[in-house]
Amino acid sequence: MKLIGRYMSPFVRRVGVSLHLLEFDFTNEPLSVLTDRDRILAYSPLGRVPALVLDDGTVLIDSNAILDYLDHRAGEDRALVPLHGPARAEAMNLLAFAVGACEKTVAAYYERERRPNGLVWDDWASQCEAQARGALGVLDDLQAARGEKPLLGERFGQADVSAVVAYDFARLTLPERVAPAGAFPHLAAASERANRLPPFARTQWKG
Ligand SMILES: N[C@@H](CCC(=O)N[C@@H](CS)C(=O)NCC(=O)O)C(=O)O
Repeated sequence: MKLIGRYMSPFVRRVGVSLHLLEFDFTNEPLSVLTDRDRILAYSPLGRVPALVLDDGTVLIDSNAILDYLDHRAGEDRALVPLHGPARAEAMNLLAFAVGACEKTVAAYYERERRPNGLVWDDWASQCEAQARGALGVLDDLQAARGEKPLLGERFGQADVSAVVAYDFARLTLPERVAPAGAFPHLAAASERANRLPPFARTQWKG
């Protein structure tokens, strides 16, 4: 399999971490949505990353859809999100906070860093940042209650992956505005623990 996109993208990284955790064989083609648009469009007319090219040439897009595919291939016992039942609903709800934090951080980052000077809508960016902090706060509170245990159940799962990825992305792109030092101590500790593991260490964005 081939994972298209750079690990700077939290959506690409959550797929990359999961591919490693589930021990799938894959390569990464680190295309940028800013400078490699045509090459990304050749994989997906939507022009977004991640895309996952399967061995038969099928291209899957969207991190949630890709992760669901991988979980089903991995099977019930190894899936990072439970495949059925109330535990699945609980995990999906928590994931919406983690992915939502990524989306709102991306929106604020684009607003602040990509727009021409004078065209930055500060109120909008601030609102996105507050929403991202709100979602990270939910994850931090839950991690506080769980101590060093996984966010849900007994097994490290997609909620843990995506919470760490969301936190790391906020620290990477808008540290002072979204995740200032000390604001989310339990996520920070979870990130430190996770980033010692090869699936996270191997997908860190070095710029
Ligand atoms: N819902 C998508 C979001 C993917 C996404 O927004 N990717 C960004 C990179 S961080 C992208 O491709 N942006 C370019 C664009 O949307 O044109 C997912 O979970 O995969």
